[in-house]
Amino acid sequence: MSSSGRYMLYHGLLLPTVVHTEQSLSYARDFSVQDTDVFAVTYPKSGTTWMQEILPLVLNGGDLTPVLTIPNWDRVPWLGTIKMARVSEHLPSPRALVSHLPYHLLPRSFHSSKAKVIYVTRNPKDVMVSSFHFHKMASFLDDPGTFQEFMDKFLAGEVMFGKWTEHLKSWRHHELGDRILYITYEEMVQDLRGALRRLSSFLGSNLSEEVIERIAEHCCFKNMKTNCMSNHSLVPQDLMDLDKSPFLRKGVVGDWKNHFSPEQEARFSAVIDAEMEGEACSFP
Ligand code: PPS
Repeated sequence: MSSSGRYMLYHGLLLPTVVHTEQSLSYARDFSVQDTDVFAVTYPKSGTTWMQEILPLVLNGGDLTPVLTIPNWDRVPWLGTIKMARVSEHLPSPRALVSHLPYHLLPRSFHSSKAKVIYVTRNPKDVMVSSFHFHKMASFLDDPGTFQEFMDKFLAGEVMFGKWTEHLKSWRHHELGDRILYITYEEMVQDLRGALRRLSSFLGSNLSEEVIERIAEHCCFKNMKTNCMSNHSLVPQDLMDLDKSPFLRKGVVGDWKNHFSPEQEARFSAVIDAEMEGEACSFP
């Protein structure tokens, strides 16, 4: 447990105690993964909530009922959370889950299953900006301090779920073959319909253009912002103060340019580039 009590240490990672316990994490480790399960994996603030909206629709052929009637944390739960332990038995098949965990901490049974993974990456500068604002409005996270102080913590991995670079690397070094699809937040912002077609093909959903259109329309930023099942307005204000910063805040690419000084940008890029050196992957 951290000195503030807001985080616990799990295999070297800081996890928020508001939604994680030793028991909920142990439940996830022993969770019985089915071949039809789909995991959307993200480093925090990379498009998790968006995937919680998209996945049920791609898997059920575009029926809006679940996304209009079930809160996102019950509909597509976070692996390892207290909620997930409560709702996983009741999820419709094929089940969709989200996770911020690194590859090696997925359930043991995941590795011998045929379950699929969608790994969403987002430009780390935009991730950090989104996270900075999230830390200001979420009372269950430590105060971020100044933007510079938060950047130091982010680069050192002293934030929930550790270093962005370690997360990315863990999900590049695996033996999943064609069980994993890489997609970027930027690609989804630029061409959501195209991204939905890729998801549909990867998951074998065979969606018609009409259904793709319906899903794209429902999952655009403007519409998700008004869906109380997805915009976190059901969370008590003492946990998330949406007046300080909405959860669906801006939903754009490149907001980092409004936050980083040239010096901060240079240092941030130098650290990330050095840690990603030798990795045969590009990132947004
Ligand atoms: S969390 O806390 O890890 O679950 O956060 P996560 O959902 O991964 O990331 C939140 C950011 O995703 C943006 N978002 C969207 N952008 C565009 N279109 C849609 N539909 C959408 N839904 C969520 C959300 O606004 C956060 O980004 P910022 O930059 O803060 O706006």
